[in-house]
Amino acid sequence: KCHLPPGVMLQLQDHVDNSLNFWTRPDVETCTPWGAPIMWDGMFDPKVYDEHHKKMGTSVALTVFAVGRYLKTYLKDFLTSAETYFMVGLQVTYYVFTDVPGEVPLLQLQAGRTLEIIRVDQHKRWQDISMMRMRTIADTIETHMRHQHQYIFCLDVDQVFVGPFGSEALGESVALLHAYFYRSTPGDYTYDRNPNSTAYMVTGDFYYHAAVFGGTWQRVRNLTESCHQGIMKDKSNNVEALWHDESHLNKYFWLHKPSKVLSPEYCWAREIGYNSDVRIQRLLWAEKHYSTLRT
Ligand code: 5GW
Ligand code: MN
Repeated sequence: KCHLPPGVMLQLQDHVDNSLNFWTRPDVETCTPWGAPIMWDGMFDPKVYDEHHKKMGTSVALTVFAVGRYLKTYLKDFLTSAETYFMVGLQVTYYVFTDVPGEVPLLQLQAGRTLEIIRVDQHKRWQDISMMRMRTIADTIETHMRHQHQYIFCLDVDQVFVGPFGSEALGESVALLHAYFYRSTPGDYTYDRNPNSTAYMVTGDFYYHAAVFGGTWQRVRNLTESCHQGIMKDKSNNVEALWHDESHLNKYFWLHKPSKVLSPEYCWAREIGYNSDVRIQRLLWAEKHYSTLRT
């Protein structure tokens, strides 16, 4: 239910969000304390969003990094499944960032969808591969995306779409509830607890998963630039946040509240098992091969 403190108004920036029904899912939290919707299946009619965005000619950039062994392991399934389920019917451009452009699979894309490949360096430490995404996304928004797309979504590559991930997920500033923590309380969240890090947090609203975030290009540029600056400041002080870019993302969304929050239906983990809150699985964590990938 939407339990808003007295005087707090819903902050529905996009007028299509006014079609949301917050009371169809009494089993879960559907509204943040600051009035942003938490998108659970059943609260919305996807057709209303799609019609709006088709009329507006909305164009979405989807960024994904596939560096080193992650290219061969994950990219093809990620892209193939995105063609079936991600923002179907809208204009979508995939921005694939990789160290070996020649090995990006050539797929037949649906009408109105294109793919751009951008070469990036392979960093030695995986923590740096993960963290450098913030800087690279900010740069590419400035050089490419801002002229062509209203919205940017930034995703991990080690995931597979298994259900519709549609235009209802678009918003000014969009964060995802982490599947493991969405029913936990701030004391259990794995925020960075080191006061010497810029990502340090004592408490917060939710634990957000860095595998999916998005928003307008303006807001995503601000987010990625801020996180990058925090990461660089930490490096100069010889500290690294507990969960790298994810810790910085959580700090950012604590200081700059997202306008829309995605339920864990938008990034579920199979190993959690059956959960009645999750009525539809839209994106799943791919199987991890830690022993071969993290050596
Ligand atoms: C490799 C080893 C350990 C951790 C990360 C990498 C790695 C990540 C890599 O070698 N290549 C690469 O492209 N990445 C990108 O960073 C992928 O887009 C990946 O989805 C993202 C975050 O790394 P993940 O998915 O391994 O992190 P978790 O937090 O999902 O486990
Ligand atoms: Mn991942």
